[in-house]
Formats: sequence, C-alpha cells, structure tokens
Amino acid sequence: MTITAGRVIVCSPGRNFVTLRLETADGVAGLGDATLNGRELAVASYLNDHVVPLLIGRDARRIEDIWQFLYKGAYWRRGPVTMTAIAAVDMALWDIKGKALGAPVYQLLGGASRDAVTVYAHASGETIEDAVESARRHAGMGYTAVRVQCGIPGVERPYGIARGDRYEPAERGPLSETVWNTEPYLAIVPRLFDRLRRELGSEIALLHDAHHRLTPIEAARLGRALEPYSLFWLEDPTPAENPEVFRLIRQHTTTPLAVGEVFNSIHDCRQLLEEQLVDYIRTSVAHAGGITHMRRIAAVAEIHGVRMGSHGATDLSPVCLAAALHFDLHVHNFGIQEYMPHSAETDRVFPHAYRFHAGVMHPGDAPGLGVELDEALAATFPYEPAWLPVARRADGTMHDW
Ligand code: GCO
Ligand code: MG
Repeated sequence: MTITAGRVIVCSPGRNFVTLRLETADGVAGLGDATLNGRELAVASYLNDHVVPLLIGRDARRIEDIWQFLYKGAYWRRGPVTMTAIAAVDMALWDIKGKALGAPVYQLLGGASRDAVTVYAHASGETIEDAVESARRHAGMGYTAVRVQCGIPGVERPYGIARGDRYEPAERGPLSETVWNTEPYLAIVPRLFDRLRRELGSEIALLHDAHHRLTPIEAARLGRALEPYSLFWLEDPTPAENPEVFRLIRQHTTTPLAVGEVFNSIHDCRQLLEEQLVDYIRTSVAHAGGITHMRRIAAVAEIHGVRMGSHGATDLSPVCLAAALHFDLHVHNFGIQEYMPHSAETDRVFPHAYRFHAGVMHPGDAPGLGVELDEALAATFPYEPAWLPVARRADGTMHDW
C-alpha cells in the first residue's frame, strides 16, 4: 500500500473545488476534498509543493501516523490552509483503506449508530412570506428540519438568501461589498420565526444562521427573543475566536447554540466544550483535519454533552459530504447534518453513492467514501477566481461577513 503519486485537481463545475487524489502501488486510489472557499489555490499549493512530495513512498495504511507526521512535522501548526490540506490527505487515506478492505468508511469507524442521517435544508426568501413558503416547500420534500433566512429591510443582499434555485455566496468577477445593519435584522428575525411556527406548526425543527454578525449582547437579545419558537439551534451568533464571550450569551438565553464552521482544530473548540457554552459543534471534515481529527473533537464534545452537526455548504465538495455522512452515521453524539444539494454539473463531475430520501441521507455501502471524480469531465470546467463578499456598516466600517 505504498503511496506512489498524489495529484491536486482544481475544477469549477458551477463553483471551485480542489480535490486530492492519492494513488498506491496496489492500484487503489483515494480522494480528499481540499476546498477552502475563496482561498482555493493556497491549499492546492500547500499540497503540491509541501505535502505530496513527503507522502511518496509512505504506507497508505498508516492513517494516524501520517496525520501526526503532517501536523507535527510542519512545525507550523493549525490554521485553515494547513488543516484543510491535512484533512484532504486524511480523507483520501480513509477512502483507500475502505477500498482496500472492501468496506464503506462508516464500517471502519465502528459501524452505524443510527439508520440514517437527519439533514436540514436551506430555506430562504426576500420577504417573510417568501421564506415561509420556501420552508413549506422543503417540508413538502420530506425535510424535518429547515434553516430559514429572510431579507432585511434596508439591507441589500443579506447573507443566506438564494438567488435562483440555490444559495452560493462566492461570486466570480470583482469582489462585492455588502452593507450590514444589525437593528432591522434583530427586529425581523423573531417575526420570521413567529410566522414559521404559526404556519408550519411545532413539529418541524427550525434553525437560523446569524453568520458571526452580532456582538455578544446582541446575540443574547436575539437568543432570548427566539425562545418562544424553540429553535433547534442558533448558529454562529457572534465571532468565536474568543470563546469567553459565549458566557454572556449563555447567561441570557436557553436557545441552543451552534458554532464551528470556521474552526480548524480541537483547540478552537476546547473551552466552549469544557464550559458547555455551546450545544453543537459544526466543524467540517474538510477544514478541521479530516475524519481523524473530527473523531477527537466529537470525543471531547461527547463527555460535555455537546453534539456534532457537520458544516455541509456547497463549497464543500461531494467528497467532503460523503466523508461527513460516514462520520455522522457512526458518531454517537450526532446532532444534525447540513445539506445543500450540489449543482447538476458538480454531481456529474463527482458521481457518488450517497443518497437523500425523505429528510435523511445515507452514505451508501460502496467501499471507501463512495465518491469518484470524472477527471476528463472536470477538465472541461477550469478554475475561475471567485470571492466571498465582504460586509461594511453604513458608515463604511468593516463588519463580519
Ligand atoms: C453555512 C455557512 C456557509 C458559509 C460558507 C462560506 O452555514 O452553510 O455559513 O453558507 O457562508 O460555507 O464558505
Ligand atoms: Mg453557517
């Protein structure tokens, strides 16, 4: 099982993806997702220039040792670029191990803890009425959980509103600057959830993403205002670099909190978990060191009564979604998985075994991760630079996007 080659494939079937393909002397190859939205080529270079040369000749079966080698061996630890590159190698090695042993990755992890993985959909609309309609449509498709975002009076292009049939934050062409205004946001979100509960009833799980835009006391105010509507979670209420600020939010509200999509390591999560300042950790397999490191985060979360809820936006490729589904099916303290279906082009470039039915997903039973990459087709979708937008307040001050 000697690693003989590693190739980084950058393609853009609707949006940019970076994929690592590792090959072994036995003819078994594995895939890993290395996509870091808006900063894709940094990870491609990290892999091509600094990781792949070090992997050639190593035993692909030694997943744990290779993880430690890449983490400790670089001397420079953590950070999104490094941890995304390590994650891609890790996913590819689990894929290889599964294919070599003829087993889906979830079986290698210890088997299924549940029959299927509950996922939440994205519903959104410019107005409360449109957002409620979108949530109703998703409920009609079988989803039992929906994240709902609506337009904000006076805020042009707020976060999370689908244009066309999907939401895609990264934009090709020049960087766009959006304007943010907290007060109308804080006023409209409770009205949205009031309507949702009145029209959709108490059964459906409702989620909302504040996308790191509030101060701790604003987040506390929103959490408290949303309590009558029993949210499944309020996501990223405030920037989380300083975990201590969550103490203030917790003092004021029982609305469950979720964080983690920009975290890269267990060290980002540790204090939040130890002090039980959040209810869900939403790290992604691609940005938090792969399956190997997600297991460690989940183990610490479990002893503190915190559940996992993998980030699953479309800027994570089908390889990452598959890895997340194997992990979710297995991990005991699973909460919920985000699911934004990829575009038809993306699905054609990455044929996969995972499937959605009636609000739940299953990774399938193909050996490994169960995702392939059609490289000839991928080559017809070359990389196109794209940027995440930035946000400023009305007076021009930079704000968190
Ligand atoms: C989510 C996220 C995304 C991010 C995106 C950035 O909860 O799905 O907040 O929409 O904005 O992944 O690359
Ligand atoms: Mg989010």
